[in-house]
Amino acid sequence: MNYFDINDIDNLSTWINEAIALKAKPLAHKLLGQDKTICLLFFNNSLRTRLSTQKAAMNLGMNVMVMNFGAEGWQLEYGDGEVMDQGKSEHVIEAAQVVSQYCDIVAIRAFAKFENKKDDYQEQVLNAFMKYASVPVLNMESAIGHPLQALTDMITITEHNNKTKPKVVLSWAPHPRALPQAVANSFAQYANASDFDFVITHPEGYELDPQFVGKATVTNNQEEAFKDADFIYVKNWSPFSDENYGKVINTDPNWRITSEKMAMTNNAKFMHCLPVRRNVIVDDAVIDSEHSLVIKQANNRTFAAQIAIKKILESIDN
Ligand code: AN0
Ligand code: CP
Repeated sequence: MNYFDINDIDNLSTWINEAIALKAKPLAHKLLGQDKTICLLFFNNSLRTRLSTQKAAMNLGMNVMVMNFGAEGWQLEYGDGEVMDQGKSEHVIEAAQVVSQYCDIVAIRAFAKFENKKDDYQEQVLNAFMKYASVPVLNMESAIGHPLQALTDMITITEHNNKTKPKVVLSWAPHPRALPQAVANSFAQYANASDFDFVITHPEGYELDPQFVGKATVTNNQEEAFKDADFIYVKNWSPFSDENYGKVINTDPNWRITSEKMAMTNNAKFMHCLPVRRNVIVDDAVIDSEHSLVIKQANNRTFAAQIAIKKILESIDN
């Protein structure tokens, strides 16, 4: 099996509970990955994903190899039938097959390139690796999804929730650079698969892909959205629309998360995947408050990765 997106999870609440059990006993399966190797390929920067995925694999007894393509790897071509007389030195056809010979699982981070919406939304890079690699693929944030982050977030909400149907709000916040929709897409997808009163709030022009919005309530009124909320999950993303795809069309500081806004909620927890720009996305007073879960979330990245890798390893053995 791959862990590419939510469709690779047979039962989300089982995965969440198993991840929480792994957190209590991280080394319980330290022989499962013995003599197996995971290769982590990074086409983009990372702190949490790089270290927590490595930690998760080590907890399962695996060997880990990491490669950063930014400065160190050959530039890869993805197109079919391309005449490769430009900047790209190697085709993914060879690269994926070669990497597969060195490891048992290949994990990949490859953000949206914002060059061509179709390439991004067809998951050009991850799909090419899933097509040509002969080993399972783990998604460490692709063009349109971040399934390890979303699984982490569901684990964290489960740990801190005391209601049958909590109100969970995904709020857009301003950021100076164009960021992918991946984190918001996956959060929305996993939230829709959970028993939440789920609300998405963003300025006009920041509508997400309807396939991820699903049955969520969507409003351009952030204050209205925050009323009675139990969890406020904050993220910047750039527009999905064809017209403004991957551009910055709004940096309105009124969308920043402040103590005043948090006071309108039901004592809500503040969540963000990190990295976060302080006093642009969120005020110091909020991220430093006792309601902030950001550091706990980052800790749960290890156990989300560990349950995903464990499931993949079990699928290899069978
Ligand atoms: C990335 C993003 O928004 O997708 C990674 C988040 C986990 N964030 C930045 O590039 C700042
Ligand atoms: N949240 C997250 O994926 O962080 P990194 O980009 O640092 O890996």
